Order: sequence, then structure tokens, then C-alpha cells
Amino acid sequence: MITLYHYLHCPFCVRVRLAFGLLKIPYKSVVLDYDDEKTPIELCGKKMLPLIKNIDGTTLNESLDIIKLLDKDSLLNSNIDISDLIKELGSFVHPLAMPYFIYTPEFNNKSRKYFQDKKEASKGPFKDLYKNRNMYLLGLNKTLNTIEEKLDPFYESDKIQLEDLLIASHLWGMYIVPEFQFSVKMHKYLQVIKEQCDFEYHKESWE
Ligand SMILES: N[C@@H](CCC(=O)N[C@@H](CS)C(=O)NCC(=O)O)C(=O)O
Repeated sequence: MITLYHYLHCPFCVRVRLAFGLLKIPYKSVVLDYDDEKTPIELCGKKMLPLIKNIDGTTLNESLDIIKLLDKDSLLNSNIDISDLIKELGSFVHPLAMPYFIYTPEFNNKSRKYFQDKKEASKGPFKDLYKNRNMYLLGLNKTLNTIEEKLDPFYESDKIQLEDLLIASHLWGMYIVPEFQFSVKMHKYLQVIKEQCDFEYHKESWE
């Protein structure tokens, strides 16, 4: 069985978990502490997840490469490039959700400090992210409106595709932010993806 090393909060990891579920491929889930540098570096030379270890011991990271490997029959194939849209979503979702992520059971005191120090170095103090939350919420809602207009019922498609996994995984963390509410249409879209991908966000925290 393939082993997936991941962080629960990480959208790039969530997209791979969605793909495993949608393609009905069983896997062994290993959630690493965010401050564990040793395990990922030993496995693949850098501290970056998601990462898979195949049965033959070979490893692979980069979420899109992992999904490509899993999707042998190209069921998720599509020709649309939404990388800019995903970056835009990330620029709003990360500052809104990160101050909440660190208080979920995924983190302990040490990994919480490691995460916060690292993210604050690139994104600024969490205090400021929180203070500016209305600005991020405004931007996010605008982007969500443009996505919503393209749901048919999936993103520019009548069947679930890679784009839906990318969008849903980037949005999932917003369920944790109390200042935010998805529109009914967006919520239903995310819940359909959750069902089709047999996805439970925090399952590993409590098993
Ligand atoms: N391009 C990578 C991005 C993965 C990524 O950014 N992972 C983050 C977690 S969200 C990470 O492992 N960061 C480790 C760190 O910064 O310490 C992919 O798609 O797999």
C-alpha cells in the first residue's frame, strides 16, 4: 500500500487525499508534526509535504505529480490551467485560516511555534493577518463569486475533475474560520466533492 505523509491543514496535501478518495485507492496515512524536519528530508531530500512512498520504497513529492501517478486512466484530466486562480485563493485563505489552524489537534506547542515563526517570516505577524481579516474576506468573496458563476455543477464541467480537487482543497480550511460563511451554492459544491472523495478533514486527529 502507498504511504502518504501529510499535514492535515495543508491544501496541497488535501488535494492528494481527495484524489486518493475519488480514485478509490487505499493508502496508509502518516500525519507528520510540522516541526519534524528529519523524516521528510530523509525520505526525499527536502522538508516539503505531501510526499508518498510507493511499495517499492521510491518516493515522490509535488502534489500534482502524485495525482498524475495515481490517476493512471486520466479520469481527472482536463485542459484548463487554474494555477493563477489557486494562487489568488491561497492569498486570501492562508492569512485567514492560519491563525486558526495552529490551534487544532494537529499542532503541539513546539510545532505551533515552528509553524507560526516560519509563516510570520514570510507573511507578517498573525496579529496583523487577523487585524486585516476583513480585507482578505472581501477579496475571497469576490474570487468565490467568479468561481460560483462557472460551476456547472462542477468547475466549467458536468463531471468532477482535477480543478474541483484543487479548488476544494484550497477552500477547505475556511470551514474553520468563524468570521466566514460559504454561500449555499458553494457549500453544496464542496459537500458533493467531500462525498465523492470520501473525505474527512480531521479524521486522523481522533482515530
Ligand atoms: N508545490 C508543492 C507545495 C507543497 C507545500 O507548499 N507544502 C507545504 C505545506 S502547505 C510544506 O510542506 N511546507 C513545509 C515548510 O515550509 O516547512 C506541492 O504542490 O506539493
